[in-house]
Amino acid sequence: MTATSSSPTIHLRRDYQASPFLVDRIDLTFDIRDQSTRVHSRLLIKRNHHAIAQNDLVLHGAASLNLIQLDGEVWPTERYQINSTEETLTLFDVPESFILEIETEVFPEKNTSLMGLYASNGNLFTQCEPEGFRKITYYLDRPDVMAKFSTTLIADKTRYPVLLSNGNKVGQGISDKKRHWVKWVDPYRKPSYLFAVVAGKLAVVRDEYITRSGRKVALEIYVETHDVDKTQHALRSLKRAMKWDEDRFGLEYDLDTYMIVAVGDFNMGAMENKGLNIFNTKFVLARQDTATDFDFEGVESVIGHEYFHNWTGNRVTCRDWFQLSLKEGLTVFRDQEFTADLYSRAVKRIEDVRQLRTAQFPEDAGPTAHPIRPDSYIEMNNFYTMTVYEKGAEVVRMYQTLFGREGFRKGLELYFRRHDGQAVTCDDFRQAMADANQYDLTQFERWYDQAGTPEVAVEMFYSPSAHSVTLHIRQHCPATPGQTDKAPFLIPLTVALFDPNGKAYPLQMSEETEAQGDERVLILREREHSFTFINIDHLPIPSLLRDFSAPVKLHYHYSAEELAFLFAHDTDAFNRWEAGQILFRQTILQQLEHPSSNAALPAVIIEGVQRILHSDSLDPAFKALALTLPSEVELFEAVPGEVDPVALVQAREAVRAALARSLRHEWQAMYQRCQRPAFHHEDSGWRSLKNLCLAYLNAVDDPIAVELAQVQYQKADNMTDQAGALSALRDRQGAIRDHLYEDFAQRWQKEALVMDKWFALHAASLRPDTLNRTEALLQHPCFSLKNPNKARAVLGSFGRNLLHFHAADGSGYRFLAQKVLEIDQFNPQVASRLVSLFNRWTRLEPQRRQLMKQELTTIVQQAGLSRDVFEIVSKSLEAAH
Ligand code: B3K
Ligand code: ZN
Repeated sequence: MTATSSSPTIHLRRDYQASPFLVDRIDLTFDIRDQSTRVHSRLLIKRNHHAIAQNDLVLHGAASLNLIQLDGEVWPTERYQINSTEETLTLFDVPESFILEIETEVFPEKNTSLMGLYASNGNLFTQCEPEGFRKITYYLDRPDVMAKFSTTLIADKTRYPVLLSNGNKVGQGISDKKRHWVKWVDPYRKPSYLFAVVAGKLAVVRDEYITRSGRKVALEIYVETHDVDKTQHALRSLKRAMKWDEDRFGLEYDLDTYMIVAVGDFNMGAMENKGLNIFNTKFVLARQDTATDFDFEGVESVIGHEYFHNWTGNRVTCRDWFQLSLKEGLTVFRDQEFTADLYSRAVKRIEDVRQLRTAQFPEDAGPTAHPIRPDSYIEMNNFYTMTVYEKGAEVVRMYQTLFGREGFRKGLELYFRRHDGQAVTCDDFRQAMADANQYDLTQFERWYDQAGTPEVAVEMFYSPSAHSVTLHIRQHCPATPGQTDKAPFLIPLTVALFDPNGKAYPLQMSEETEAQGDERVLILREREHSFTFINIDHLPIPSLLRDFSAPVKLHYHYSAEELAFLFAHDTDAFNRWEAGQILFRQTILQQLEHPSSNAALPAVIIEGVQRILHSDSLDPAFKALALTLPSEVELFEAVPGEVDPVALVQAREAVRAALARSLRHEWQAMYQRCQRPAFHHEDSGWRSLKNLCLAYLNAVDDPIAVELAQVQYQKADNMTDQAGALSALRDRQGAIRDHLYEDFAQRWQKEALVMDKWFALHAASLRPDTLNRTEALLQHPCFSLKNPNKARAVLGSFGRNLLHFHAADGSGYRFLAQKVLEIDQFNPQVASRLVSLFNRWTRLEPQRRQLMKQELTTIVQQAGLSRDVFEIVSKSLEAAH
């Protein structure tokens, strides 16, 4: 549904009211026909005596309505009203409790929004979170209305042999010569957003899992037939996730069947529908030759994430959509811990923080900044954000930092004891943590209330005579739209102090009788604090915000030597990586300020990189991260004053080239050392380091390096190496590069997900012809603008390509803006994600700022704009005032 740009409804958190009616049960029948599906719904409704009484029943809905019956009688037209702008159906003066029957007709083949019931490659799928159920039938489509669902599906046997819904299959049969039916009952109450159906021709891969209490669970993964050989990793991941949740949190699965269905057209990653997860193929399918190590990790963590939702999201759900982070922040935290427990904790932490800084920090500093528990929205789909998810996970992590793993687990157990089967709020979660640990978390609510990334500035004073060190710490949070003055946050700041030999001092505060370990979590509550440590016999080097103990920006005036020291010696792997990142960032920003064609690198960087490369104790995955420069977006945010993105990319490239040149022999040697005789998944760290070396070798014009990439491509028995070779050559000109790119497209034209990699590489290239190439990609036979993965691969990558998106003549802006408008006609969610790439326009130098503003203005004036895009663009334009 579209809204006029002048009058979109703004939903406010403070307006929450309990639903005046509740649904006890809902029995659905889907009569699936070729052109349309008839949905019959039978609801047992009663008044909610805990809510303010209302005579009229207001249901949400946006489907074509065939019939309304109340207690068996047709409900007369004069006793109801449909409001299509608000998407509501009001029945006047309904009784105390009654049976309501509603029949709607929906047209999945025509549904391009991929919300509600839609078709993909001839099969039918649903996506209901947050408000897709109302596109299927009229209902109290809000998460605090939890009902028992049964679903009967009737369809042609040959076209739709597989008919799935939530819960347990309780019956099936033949309705006539051509059609069959299947009935499902979900024994758990759930909100409508967790409802799902799937109908179509799909192959199934089966396995089973025995829970720790001995219950047998059937595991089923449904995919298209040609993908059956790419499901083993997903299945293994699911079993690992089930085991991990039992071991770490004592949580077991609660139904007899767990189904995962993969679909190629999907707006996001996956969806945790009760017992019937629906996944983007990208997060299910993985085979050594088609998926990279990164993809394998992604599949495992998303499978884990959706599985973990069964407790954190489904058994205990959200009272209203403002509470989204209650389930998302918590579940992201859980999937992060899952990966950290299975593989390298340090590597996982670095990857997560890198992502937070690249994607969440800019959001928190931009026009759409919002607290993890937002106060208002126009379109809820716009609030499935990095802030709600990733910053939300950091906020959950802080409970664990405050209370330890055991304390956190106690808090979670209390939360389930109190709220199993309920729809609750972020406050309820915080209260459970506080009560289980007997800790006052009142101030902690500010993390849920205030947007923006807090900044923490530390100064250190050393007294040689008193042998004491004082850390003076100030916190401040910049203004964000609608929030100018922020109250101080409760911040856990983990610190250590090193002596010049790299040994951590035991930390003893002046009022303490003995040291309490050599790492401490300092609790900041005020705007300013001082902490004094005694018995420190030498000026120490502080290691601050270890393991990134809070989602803040830390400021401390380190000298280059101190950073080099931490890069070499910090015992906290995260901070060791961090020290290197600061050194790189400073060097790139200096190059930006004083561009020199032959950027010289400070000795501390060269030596630091060498030390990392040669270390015997560091694992290769860590080395690869430690030697990767900060992302362009991260640097964009770090530039003081106005940004010229093209100059920024050039500065970063100049430093990359300088690193490549100065350490050419080490990259070569390490590239060889990383070679393994045979493929093993566990060697992913070696592959990542190897591909980093290959990329550095190709950061300068060097035919030998091109040849290395070519050989790697030709010999590769796995996608990480194949894509790594293409990626190393991404920005280069020349026949070999072009040939390899063509070869890849030829070879993989039938594998949609592999082609997405190829599309993304083209659109991200720094070659001068990238805009033309990107426009041409849209005509490629494997491309479809209607497919979200494809649209994101080409347009999302182009929008993140700072060099070409920000072309000085505005051509990049124009191109993306036009595509946004085109996509908005059929899929507002995808359009609204893409248009967010315009959000940082006020940070640009004046000419580009003007050009971007023009495009935003054109977009917002477009007639029939979706509320999704309208909300983002109008906020973006307001930011200028
Ligand atoms: N809960 C879903 C996201 C739904 C997004 C709707 N636009 C996936 C997840 O976070 O697990
Ligand atoms: Zn989630």
